[in-house]
Amino acid sequence: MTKHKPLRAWVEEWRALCEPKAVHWCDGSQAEYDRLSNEMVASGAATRLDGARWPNCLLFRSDPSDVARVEERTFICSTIREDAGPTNNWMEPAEMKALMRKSYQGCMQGRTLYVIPYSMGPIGSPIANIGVEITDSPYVVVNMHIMTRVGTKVLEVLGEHGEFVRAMHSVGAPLAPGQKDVAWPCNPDIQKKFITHFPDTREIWSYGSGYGGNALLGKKCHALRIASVQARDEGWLAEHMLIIKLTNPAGKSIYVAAAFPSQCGKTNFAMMEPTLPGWKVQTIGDDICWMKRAADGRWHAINPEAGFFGVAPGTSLKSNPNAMRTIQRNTIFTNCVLTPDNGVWWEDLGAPPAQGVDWQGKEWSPASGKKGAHPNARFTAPARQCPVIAPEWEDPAGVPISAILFGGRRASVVPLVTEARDWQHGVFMGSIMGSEMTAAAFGTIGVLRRDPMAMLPFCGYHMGDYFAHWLKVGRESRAEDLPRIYYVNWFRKSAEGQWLWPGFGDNARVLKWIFERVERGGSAVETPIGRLPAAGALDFSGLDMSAEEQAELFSVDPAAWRAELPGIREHYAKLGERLPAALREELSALERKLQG
Ligand code: O2Y
Ligand code: MN
Repeated sequence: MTKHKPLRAWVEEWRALCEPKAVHWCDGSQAEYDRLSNEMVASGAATRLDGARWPNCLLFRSDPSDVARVEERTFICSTIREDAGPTNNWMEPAEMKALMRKSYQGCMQGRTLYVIPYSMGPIGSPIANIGVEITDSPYVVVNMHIMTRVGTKVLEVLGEHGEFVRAMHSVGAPLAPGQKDVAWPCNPDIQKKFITHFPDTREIWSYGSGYGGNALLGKKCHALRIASVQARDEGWLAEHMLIIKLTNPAGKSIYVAAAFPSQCGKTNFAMMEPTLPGWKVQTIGDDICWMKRAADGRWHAINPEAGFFGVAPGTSLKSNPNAMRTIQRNTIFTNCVLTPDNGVWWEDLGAPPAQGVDWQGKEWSPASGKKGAHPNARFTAPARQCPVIAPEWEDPAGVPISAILFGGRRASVVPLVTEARDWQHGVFMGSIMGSEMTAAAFGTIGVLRRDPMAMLPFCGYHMGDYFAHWLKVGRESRAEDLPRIYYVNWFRKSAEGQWLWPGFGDNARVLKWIFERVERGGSAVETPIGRLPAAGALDFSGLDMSAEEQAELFSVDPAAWRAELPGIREHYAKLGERLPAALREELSALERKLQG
């Protein structure tokens, strides 16, 4: 327990409303993790995998209605409607609270209320931030143990008066006396689910879902939506970015952050094995980056998370060997296939088992032609288990960022890599970033979805103000202290529809050029859209690519770019008056350059 009176009062308020049968304050110990795991195995909520091949690993199957983040049920309830902006759902805070309180009334009957004190970032780091999540889901507790730093040591840092983000969660499935629980309790009615943020009071209220970003409230809800507002108010950046350490053959290292939308291989990139001899990539984080200006003037970043909540389908020894090595033990799997030898399998992992149990708990065989794992099946694994985790990944001071990459999936138009002329131009690049959809869940397949800085679903305030904040960061720093900004596109195709770029470990070739640019070497040419590698500046050694194919990767077609402009204008128009004038000017400058 804690001497923090406001925290105790807050927990008591929710206990009285939700009426749980018990309250448990999480201490974050291994014993706590093991006890909850064993209870969930005993109740049938989880399956323990084969202890020899998958030591201390569990498999869960979710309710079919509860398989992913629900953007349409995600709300930013700022006091002033305009502050949420046109890209977020909004409701007046008091109205939302009144509505949700009705749902929370008695919602934990028959269940335990868990109190999870957690730290986003190394405990005690000046960049870290504390939250407390209340939940009635033991699945959430064990996932939070992996994804964040949990327990008594967090309460010690919080002391008697520390500030914390209040994160309230219930699966919304009370149990009547004697009622048997289901394996995955939730409220299956999508209209009853709410993932609500009150940015002005730093509160999160989540109801009805037990899955991922809807329920592990430290991740998207706290570390992005609430933290983006804190960052705006306090002058730092909370971003949807991976962080890597890049080391050249001479042993010199720089740190790079990168924002790619979902489905663009962020975790693969964060754990890449470079194909270029002597180059090394090490992981600091795979999803979220908090950056603050340090005493040296530079922007230092931490990964606020302690684990990876990675998408399983598509992950294999070929696409991401380091992820495969990370998830061999102490890992929670959700919605994967259970194999006859008590292991897990998912699409593209390798040879499928002859038969198994699919993510819905039904007998399954590959011959059925149906997918065995859900496309959004996940692994939750401790970051410390990653064989290429950088030794300084938990440095409380963070790591100085030299370059920021923006990117998306574009089959045409956008070159392999473009360097921004300056910070403002880089912010412009990030603001128009988009990706062609590969999963129907995010939009029509193949259609371009603009996702500025990959923050569209995660920015806790008005996107126009968010761009203004980025521009302000640039104005308040010396140019030499700011990271350089790049736009990358691994997904360009030839006129015949073939991928032009091998991707994966060969992306290190692009990183090599960026490294050389940061170190003031590496030559570039000016184009209307920014600076591209000069002829011979990008290392193609050992790649079987013709000179024409290489040229195609970098071609800038003014007509194709001019055809982009109406879409960009439309995207900007949606943001209205709050779009910074500097970005309109960048757009006009691009238009002029494309004519000239
Ligand atoms: O569907 C979910 O709840 C997970 S979404 C997710 C998980 C890990 C990292 N990034 C994401 C994302 O949607 O960006
Ligand atoms: Mn993400």
